Amino acid sequence: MNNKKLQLPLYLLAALLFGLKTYVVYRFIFNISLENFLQEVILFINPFVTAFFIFAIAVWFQKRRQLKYTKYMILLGSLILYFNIVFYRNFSDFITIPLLFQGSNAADLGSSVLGLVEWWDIALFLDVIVVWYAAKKYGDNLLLQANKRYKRLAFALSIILLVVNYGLAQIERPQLLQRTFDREYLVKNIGVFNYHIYDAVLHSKSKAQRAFADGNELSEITDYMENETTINEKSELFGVAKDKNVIFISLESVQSFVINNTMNGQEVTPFLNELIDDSYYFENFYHQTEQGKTSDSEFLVENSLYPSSRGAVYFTHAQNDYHALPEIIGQHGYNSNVFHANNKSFWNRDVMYDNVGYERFYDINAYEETDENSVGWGLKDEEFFSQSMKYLQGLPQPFYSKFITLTNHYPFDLDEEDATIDKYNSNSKTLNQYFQTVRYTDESLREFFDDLKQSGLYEDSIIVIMGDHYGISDFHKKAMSQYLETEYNDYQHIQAQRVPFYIHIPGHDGEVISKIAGQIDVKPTLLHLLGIDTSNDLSFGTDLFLDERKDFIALRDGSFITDDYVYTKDQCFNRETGELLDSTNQLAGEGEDSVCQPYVEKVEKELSYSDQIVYGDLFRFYDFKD
Ligand code: GP9
Ligand code: MN
Repeated sequence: MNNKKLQLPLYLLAALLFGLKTYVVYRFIFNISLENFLQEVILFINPFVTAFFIFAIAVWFQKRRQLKYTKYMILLGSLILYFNIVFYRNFSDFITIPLLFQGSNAADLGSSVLGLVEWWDIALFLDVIVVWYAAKKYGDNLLLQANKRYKRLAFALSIILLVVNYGLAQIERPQLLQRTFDREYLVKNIGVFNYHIYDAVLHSKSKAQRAFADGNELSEITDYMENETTINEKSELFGVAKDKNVIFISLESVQSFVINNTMNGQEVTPFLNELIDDSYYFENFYHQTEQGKTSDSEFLVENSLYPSSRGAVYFTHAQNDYHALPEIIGQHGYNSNVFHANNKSFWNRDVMYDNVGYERFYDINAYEETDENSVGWGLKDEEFFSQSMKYLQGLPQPFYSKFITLTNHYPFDLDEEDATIDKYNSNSKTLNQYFQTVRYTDESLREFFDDLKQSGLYEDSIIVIMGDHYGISDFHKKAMSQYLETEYNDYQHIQAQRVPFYIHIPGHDGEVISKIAGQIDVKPTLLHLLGIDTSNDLSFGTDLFLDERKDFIALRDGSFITDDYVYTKDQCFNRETGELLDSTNQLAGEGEDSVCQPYVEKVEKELSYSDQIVYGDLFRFYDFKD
C-alpha cells in the first residue's frame, strides 16, 4: 500500500472502528430492546458520538503522543466494554461503581466467571488490534498536524454531537437522568461510557447524603408509612407461632416457574409441590432484589426496606443503624443465627450480620468440605443440611435460623450421580442444567424435613421457604420462550421474577394464596405470626395475612405489579392476560393517561423514601421505643 495515500488520521479511524464495534455490542450482545424508530436512531448514533468525543481529544496532542493517546484509549474503552459484556452475560445488567468496590467477592466467583468468557471474544478486540497495528506500521502518516482552527472545530463538533444525542434522548425519554433506576434505558440513550460517568456522579451524591442528613427527612417518610403501609389490624394468624422456632430457608435462584411444572414430562420439584398441600403458599410472590442478589433478599427480609438500585447495600451501608428482624425478635427471647457454607466475608455478611443482630454465623468453617461433597460454589445442599443438624439441635430455643442453599447457583453445575432429572434441550446451557440443580435442591429439602422430624424439632418450629432471586436472566429469552411455550417478552420477564414463598406451620392445612406479595412483606408477616406488635416499626411491607394491604409490589428498577397491572419499561400490561394496555415513552410527560400512571409515581416515591433512609442512615435519628 502506498503510505502517502492513507489519509485518514488514526484518531478518526479509531473513532469509526470503536463506534462500530460498540454499536454491534449494543445491538447483538446487550440485546437492547428497541421499541421505535427514534430509539434505533439514538442507539445507532450514540456509539459514534461518544467515540468521536473520546478520540477527537487526540488532536490536541503533539505527534507521537497523539498515537499513544489513541492506542491506549481504544484499549481502555474496549476493556471497559468487555468487562460489561462478561458481567452482562451473567446478570443482564451493567457494572456500577459500588460493585467495583466489592473486590472480596470477586475471588469467590472463580468457576462462574470462566464460564462467561468465550474464545471468540478475541474478536471484540479487532479494532484494538487494527489500530495498534496501523499505528506501528503507518505511524507517521496517520498523524495529524492540527492547527488551532481544526482543534477548536473538532472540539466544538464533539460537543454539538453530544448535545444532539442528549436532546434526542430527552425527547425519547423525558427526565432520563432524574429517573435513575433502569440502567438499560441509560445505556440505550446515552451509551455505556456516559452511563459510567453518570453512575460516578450518583455514587458521590449518595455518599454525601449521609453527611447532610439531620433526621428532619423522617417525618415525611413516617407520614407516608402511616398512610400506606401501617395497618393496625391483626390477622387471624397473629401469634400462632408465638415462641416457636423459625427455620427460614433461602433457596438459591429458585423461581416459581419450576413449581408445579414439568420438564419433558418429569416433575421438576416433587417435594416443593407436595409441600403446597399443607403450607401457606404464595403463588404471586416477587423477589425485589438488584445487584446485591442473595444479600439483597436478606436485606429485604430483615428490614422491609428496599436494597440499593446500584451495588449491594450489604457492602455500601453495612454500618447503618437498622431495626432488623433478628434484633427485634432477640428482644423477645429469640436466638438468631445463620447457616451458609460460604466464606463469611462474601457479601460482607460477617459485618452486616453482626450489625443486624444475629448471634452466630455458621459459615464454611463450620462444615467439612471435601472434593467429593462439594460442587460448583461449594458444599452440596444435602451435605449442608445434614451437617447443620448437630448445630441446630444444640441451639437454645426458641431460635430463628436462616439457611441459605448454594448448589442451585449459576452456572448450575452438578455431579452426574446427583442428577435425577434430564437436562433440558435448548440453546441455553444455563437453563438446560438449571432443572437438574433445582431438582437436587428440592430433594435435599425433603431430606432436611425428614431430619427435622426425626430430631423432634419439627413440631416446635415453623418453616419458611423463599426463593432469593431469579436464576435465569433475561439473557436466556429464547430458551425461556421455548420452555414456557410463549414469547418471553417484558411481561413474561416480570412474571418470571416470582419466587416460591411458603409458610409451613405444622398442624395447619395452609392454603394457596394468590394475592400479590413480595420480599418486602416478609418481616411484618413473620413478626405478626410470632405475636410481635409492629406499630413501632418502620417498614414498607405489610402483613401478608391481612386483607387490607398496600396495593402494589415495587421492583427495584421501578417496574411494579398491582392486582390489575404489570408495569415495566414504560409498558402497562393486564396482569392476568398479559395484554399490552398502553405503551408510551411519555409517561412522565404531561397529559398522558396510562392506567399505570398513578402507580408509577407512587412506586418512585416509595423507592426514593427507602433510599433516603438507607443513604441518609436516617434510623440513627429515630427512637423505636423498644
Ligand atoms: C453466596 C451465595 C450466592 O454466598 O449467597 O450469592 P448470589 O450470587 O446468589 O448473590
Ligand atoms: Mn443467590
